[in-house]
Amino acid sequence: MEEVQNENEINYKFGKDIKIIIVGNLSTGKTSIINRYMNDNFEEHCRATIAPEFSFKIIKINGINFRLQFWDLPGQERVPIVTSLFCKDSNAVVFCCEVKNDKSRKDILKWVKTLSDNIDLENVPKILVENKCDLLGDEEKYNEGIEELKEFSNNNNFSCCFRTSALNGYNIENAIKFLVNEIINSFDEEDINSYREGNSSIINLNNKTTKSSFISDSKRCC
Ligand SMILES: Nc1nc2c(ncn2[C@@H]2O[C@H](COP(=O)(O)OP(=O)(O)OP(=O)(O)O)[C@@H](O)[C@H]2O)c(=O)[nH]1
Ligand SMILES: [Mg+2]
Repeated sequence: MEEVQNENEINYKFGKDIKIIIVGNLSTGKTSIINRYMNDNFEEHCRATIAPEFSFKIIKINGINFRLQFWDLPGQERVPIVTSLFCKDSNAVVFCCEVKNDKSRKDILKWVKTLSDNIDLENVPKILVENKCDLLGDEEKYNEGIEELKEFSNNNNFSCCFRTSALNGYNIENAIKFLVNEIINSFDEEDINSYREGNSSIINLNNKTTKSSFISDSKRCC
């Protein structure tokens, strides 16, 4: 077992933590979005999330490692205190609704309310994703009616909104890239510089570790 020499070395290896939570109504595709982003796969019969689930990967941006943590919160708020407890210290939020389900979009405001008691949502990057856009038909139809989503997003101060499909991966990477870019821009530069890679080796937890082109590739949604 390799002995960790000093605190800086820990920083190099694990990087600065970025905590992202994903919330939204039952069955809108939160777990599937994370699964698509983390593992590039999709389960047709995904089990309902009954307790917060945590996953992470280490990404490297401009020589700095970040430990990107996703907290997947249950859509069915059996115990609202759970959401309140787990959303604390979040650096960003993904609010998830789904196409052809107006209620899931309206209910986003309830999720905003639940979280705003525990997070300074005004100052935390937050995106709105309308998932399952594959249900709209072929790809040229994915943006049909998106004006309404944009209006909702602007009126409620989301940083950006995206139509996504966890089923085929449409826009998933773009949405997360956008969010991570926003988070990193909100960090204090001196603080993240203390995580800059030295000569020590980097733990590469999976072969999908994102390269330093991460930020520049990121596109705006709307
Ligand atoms: N067509 C389509 N189905 C999807 C998509 N994303 C998820 N699903 C399906 O929708 C169902 C619910 O997906 P989940 O990822 O479990 O949804 P969730 O929001 O995590 O649900 P809870 O954990 O119960 O809150 C599953 O049957 C998925 O296969 C998508 O982009 N397109
Ligand atoms: Mg789930």
